[in-house]
Parts: sequence; C-alpha cells; structure tokens
Amino acid sequence: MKPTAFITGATSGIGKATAKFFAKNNIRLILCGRRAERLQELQHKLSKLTDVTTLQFDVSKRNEVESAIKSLPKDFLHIDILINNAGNAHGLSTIQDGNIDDWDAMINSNVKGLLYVSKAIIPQMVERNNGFIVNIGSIAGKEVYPNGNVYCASKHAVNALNKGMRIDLNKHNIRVSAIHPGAVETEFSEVRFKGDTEKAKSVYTGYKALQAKDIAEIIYFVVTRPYHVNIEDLVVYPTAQASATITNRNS
Ligand code: NDP
Ligand code: 8X3
Repeated sequence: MKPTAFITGATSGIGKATAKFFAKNNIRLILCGRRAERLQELQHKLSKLTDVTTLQFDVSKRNEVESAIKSLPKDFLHIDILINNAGNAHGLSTIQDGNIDDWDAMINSNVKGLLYVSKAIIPQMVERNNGFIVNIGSIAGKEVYPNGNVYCASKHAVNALNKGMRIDLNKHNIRVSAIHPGAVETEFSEVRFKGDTEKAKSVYTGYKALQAKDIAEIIYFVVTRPYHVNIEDLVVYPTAQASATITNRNS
C-alpha cells in the first residue's frame, strides 16, 4: 500500500519540490496552498506519476483548515505523512519599526497554522499508532539575527512544538522530525520583501544557495528510514553559509 503525504505550502519552493520528489517515488499526495491555479497545474502534472488530490485553504484560518481537511475524498482520508511546511517571513525590520500586520501574518501562518493543521491530522495517527510529522523550521529557529525578531520567534516556536510533539506523541509510536534550512532559493525572499525582486535576488547572489530540491531530497530520506529510526532534527546550510549572518559571497 502506497503511503499518503499531506504537504502544506505545496504551491512553491520546498513544498512543491517535495511534492515532485514524493510523486516520483510513489507517495500519494494531498497538496495544499492558497493559490488554486498552481494547485491545479501541479495536480495535472503529478497525477501522471501518483494519486493526487488538492486542498485550497489558508493555514492561518482555523475554520478553513478544519473544513478543508474534513472535505478530503474517502481514499485520501488516511494520512501517513504530514509535512508542515507552509509559512513565510513578512518584512525584515527592527522590533521598533516592525509592522504589526506582518507580525500577525508570520505568527498566524508559521505557528498557529502549523498547529491547526496538526490538530486536525494527529488524532487519526494516534488512533492507528502510526504516522510521521515533519516540521519545517529554519536556522531562524536556532538563532536570532538582526531584524529577524518575529520571524525568528515564530521559527523558535516551531522548534519547541517539534520537541513537544515528540514528547507527547512518543507513546503513540508517531515519528516527529524537524528540518531547519539555511538560505534556500525560493519565493521566500520575494514574499519577505513584498515583491521587490531585485532585493530578493540579492539574498542569493555571490554564492550557491540551497535549492528547494536539496531540501526535498532530505525530507524524502528522513521519511523513508525504517520505522524504528527517527531523525529528530537536521540543520542544513549551503556550504557558503556558516550562520544566519555569515555567508561567504565570494565562493
Ligand atoms: P515559498 O514562498 O517559495 O513557499 C511558501 C509556501 O507556503 C507556498 O506554497 C505558500 O502557498 C505557502 N503558504 C504561505 N503562507 C500560507 C498560508 N497562510 N496558508 C497556506 N499556505 C501558505 O517559500 P519556501 O518554500 O522557502 O518556504 C517553505 C517553508 O520553509 C517555510 O516554512 C519557510 O519559513 C521555511 N524556510 C525557508 C527558507 C528559505 O531560505 N527559503 C529557509 C528556512 C526555512 P500559497 O501562497 O499558495 O498559499
Ligand atoms: C529562512 C532563512 O536566514 O532568512 O528561514 O531566516 S533566514
């Protein structure tokens, strides 16, 4: 029986690359995001490789999350793998200059969204005594960098929730892992800088950033270990990056 994975943030970047990699490796897919057109395109493409269904919802809207998951077709109700990936940074400002709407957006999607989705899916895993949750954190969940304040706080929360899930779900035989990437060249910086593509590009210039596929391959490796093996936590940097604030741009 092929496993089924529920991937949030599948319309772009890490989530999309993971969907493609999973599809090539016979994992059935529930692809989630807000952009319906992208979900349809992806479904059309990946359906040639595996069974795919899509759910359009905003992770930060509790009612949307609950009703979307309840609306899953019968043959997709059994979820083996949950990839909590949806999220973004909004803005990069000092705490005194920060925009409260940006703070709300980050906390609502990166923290509350992850919780809403997890809460809707964990019970079936508990009931079956089987399941896998992969939380996509960030190096921003391991250290705090200038102007990163609220985004870093949201990813520190993901790190704490990953540990909390591991403890609480331990007696239910559920595996829980976190992956904490450094700079990955996706739409992340375009979102952070609100569509300023030049500024976004500059984040990845002068060195080879991680690509979404690099993280997808790692997620696939993590979820395909034998059931008694649980990789708790992986921090993954581009070779040129030593920490959130130290990148060799002449490499
Ligand atoms: P992208 O911007 O390329 O992708 C973000 C994805 O999240 C999109 O599919 C988007 O879908 C979805 N998303 C965002 N907000 C919501 C929401 N409120 N409801 C539903 N879906 C949402 O960025 P990445 O692929 O880089 O980011 C994926 C994860 O990786 C994030 O959690 C990010 O914090 C983390 N990360 C990224 C790093 C990087 O350098 N790129 C490094 C470390 C961690 P849609 O807009 O269609 O809803
Ligand atoms: C994304 C990477 O360095 O902008 O989480 O926090 S960073």
